[in-house]
Amino acid sequence: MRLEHDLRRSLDLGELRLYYQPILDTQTAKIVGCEALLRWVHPVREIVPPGNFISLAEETGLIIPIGDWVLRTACIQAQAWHERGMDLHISVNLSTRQFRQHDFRKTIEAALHESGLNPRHLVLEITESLMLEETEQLMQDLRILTQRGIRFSVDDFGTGYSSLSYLRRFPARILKIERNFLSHVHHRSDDAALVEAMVSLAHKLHMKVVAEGVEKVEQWEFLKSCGCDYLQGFYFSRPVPAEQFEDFVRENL
Ligand code: G
Ligand code: G
Ligand code: MN
Ligand code: NA
Repeated sequence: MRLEHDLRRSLDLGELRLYYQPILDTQTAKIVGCEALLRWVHPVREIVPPGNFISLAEETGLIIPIGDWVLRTACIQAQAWHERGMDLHISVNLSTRQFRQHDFRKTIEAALHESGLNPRHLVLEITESLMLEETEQLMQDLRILTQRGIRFSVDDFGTGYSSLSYLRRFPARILKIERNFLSHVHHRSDDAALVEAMVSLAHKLHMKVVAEGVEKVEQWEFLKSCGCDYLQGFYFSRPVPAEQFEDFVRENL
């Protein structure tokens, strides 16, 4: 398959890029961190969004070297920002397939070691499907990484079917509300009730909450009123290359 062939070569050809989308404090709109999002700059197709190749990368196993590259690149970038006085955390998406690797914890530790990034500045985003893979080894790895100071965040919360039991077992510190829940919060009362309930649930479990997909000022107002901690969305910024992200941080000070 052509796309698979191209994807195999993308790493060596330097076609993969990380874009960064700011994560802001809901009350103050100050940037507290960012999410690293993968982009593939294909010579013919131009920018291929991850929705079009992440599942292929997972099926073919290419997600392992690609995921490793993402993690290392994100940690190096975050450390460079810290050295320039930008006190931000970085969130990196991990595929379930990456956790299945027996040396997954070593990969994370190597990225931190190589970059010099403080583990407290790294957030790993995982989805609920990971819990279907729960093993004693996995849970132990997660506990060890958590003890080192790495935070885990449950991405796309509310879309899986195991959400609540998941929260009970998984040592996550952050909950990310999937953006579909946000689309109508400012004018649809049952969506508003769901988001309020998710925020309150997370807070009772001593978790912080990030709302994704904020596109309108009304959504921001709503999130302020219900005590959601952080937000992310096109209203503030799209995912952008590192230099543009830095400009955004400078203007935000
Ligand atoms: O940036 P965008 O909205 O196009 O991302 C689409 C999806 O691709 C998101 O669900 C996101 O979690 C996933 N994604 C983006 N970057 C990465 C990555 O580096 N690794 C993995 N596993 N998924 C990613
Ligand atoms: O990992 P996750 O599935 O959460 O990836 C976040 C995705 O959401 C990224 O692909 C990013 O481009 C997208 N995104 C971020 N903010 C917004 C937004 O305000 N609106 C929409 N439609 N998508 C967003
Ligand atoms: Mn994510
Ligand atoms: Na998400």
